[in-house]
Amino acid sequence: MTRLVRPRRQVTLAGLAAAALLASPLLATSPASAEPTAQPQPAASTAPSLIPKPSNQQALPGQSFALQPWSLVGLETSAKESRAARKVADGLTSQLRRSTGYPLPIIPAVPGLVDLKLSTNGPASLGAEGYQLRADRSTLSVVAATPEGLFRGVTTLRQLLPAKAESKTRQAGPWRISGTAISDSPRYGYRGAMLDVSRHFFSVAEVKRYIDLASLYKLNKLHLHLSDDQGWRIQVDSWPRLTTYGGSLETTGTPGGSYSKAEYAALVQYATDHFMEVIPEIDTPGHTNAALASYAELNCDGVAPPLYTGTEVGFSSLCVGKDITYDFLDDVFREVAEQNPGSVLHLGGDEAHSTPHSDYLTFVPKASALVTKQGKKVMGWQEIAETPLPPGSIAQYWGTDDNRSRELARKAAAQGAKVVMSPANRAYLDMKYDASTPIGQDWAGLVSVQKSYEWNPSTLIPNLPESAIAGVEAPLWTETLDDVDKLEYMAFPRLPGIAELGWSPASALDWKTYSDRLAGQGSRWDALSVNFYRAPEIAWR
Ligand code: TNX
Repeated sequence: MTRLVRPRRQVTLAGLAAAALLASPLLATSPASAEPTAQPQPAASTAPSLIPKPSNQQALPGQSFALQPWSLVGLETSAKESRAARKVADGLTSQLRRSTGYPLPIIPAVPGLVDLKLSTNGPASLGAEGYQLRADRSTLSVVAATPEGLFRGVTTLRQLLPAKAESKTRQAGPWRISGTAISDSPRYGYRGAMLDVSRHFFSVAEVKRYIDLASLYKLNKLHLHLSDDQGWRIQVDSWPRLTTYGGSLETTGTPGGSYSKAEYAALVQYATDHFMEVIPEIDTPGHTNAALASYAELNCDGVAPPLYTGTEVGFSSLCVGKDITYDFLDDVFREVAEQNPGSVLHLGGDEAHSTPHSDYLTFVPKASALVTKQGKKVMGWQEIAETPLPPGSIAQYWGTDDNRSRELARKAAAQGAKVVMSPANRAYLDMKYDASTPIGQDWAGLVSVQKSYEWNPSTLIPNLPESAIAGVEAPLWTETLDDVDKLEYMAFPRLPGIAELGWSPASALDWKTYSDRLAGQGSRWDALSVNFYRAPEIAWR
């Protein structure tokens, strides 16, 4: 038993770790005997409520692991990956120190000494995001081939611990995990959350909170909808009025805002630390009123429209025939590309209802070329599939099972583009849950928790080859959502379901077992103060 063995190890280890441990005021004032630690535990009767469900998980009957006041965290990593791996270890231990009150020092992983082992030295066969996790009577280990894989494994580890491990304040143990062996890797490489910061502006701190919550479910892309009719939110030095004027308001006319380059850099760093790639969207040629209002010369008639604070779509368009339009986009895409280390730039392309169709067909290839000029791949809403797309492009399906949208997805695939699945009648987090939902929209229908989960990304569109599907994304449009509580209410509990569709094998997708696992997330969201919708069809616990 750990408790009997550990004092002997402490005696033989005169190094840093033991010193740190023995110096801990916690051990002096709060003896470990207060914790019920060493009794053998029965095997867990129910599997822990993991979302997304791992691709392989086995119980180790009769075994369990418990974090103890003296637990040592071992980090095993290569010189090249040590900084990123250390950040992952720090992220986990700083949270667990808060909730357990244990010191949990991080030391190099000495076999047999450490209780919690975190390693990025696993086999390359695990892939960039895969990991193995094992909890047995002596050790809890997460082994990956990269810091990213380690991060994904750590999110599983957090869900294996009691929900109170997510608390900001010290809680009573025990901190026990039933014996388990997990080997896990994702179904799709693209698992996104989109946040519309244009219709309502959200501060860096608010976006960080969304990153915290989305990354817990292994989402790996943060698509930021940075410009629309109602506001321009990213600083562009060569066209400063985009933010100073075009970003000044938001829907309903309340003050808007924008990210300075320094703020945006902090946001990107935070996303990077949570292994989410930021995908910036500059919506074109429609959804551009904020830009058109900021610069009269961008308008075909040379007259700047007023700022717009309503919720209509499809009334604005860049002037496709003017050269300045492309000078403008060249500058914007260059400065946006500079601020985003990721490989993709989203040029929108949706709902260009006031752009003549022939103009649209002229515009998108020209805009696409300005994106690839910056070394980025083109991403756009499904409509861009009507135009020739550069190699490596991604079209984002937002249909509602309608034939036109399906045809656009097939057109994208036929050109060799990948498709990201965001069916509006399933994956749009701004759709109301039911008729009584006080916020949100319903143009794509009511989207219950079950409806948002019960679909298969690879078979939703008939005759779309599975190989064309890059993954899934859940957009959160914010016409009706003006604070973080409302974002959380619409995203939770549906966002974790989309995350599972993106991560777990198709064979694992099952509403009955999912809804039972989802029920177990409720106490976790309480510990994290998430304002989630307590959907009545879920037996929250
Ligand atoms: C459609 S979906 C839009 C957005 C709106 C959203 C509201 C898409 C590509 N465009 O402009 O915000 O519906 O649900």
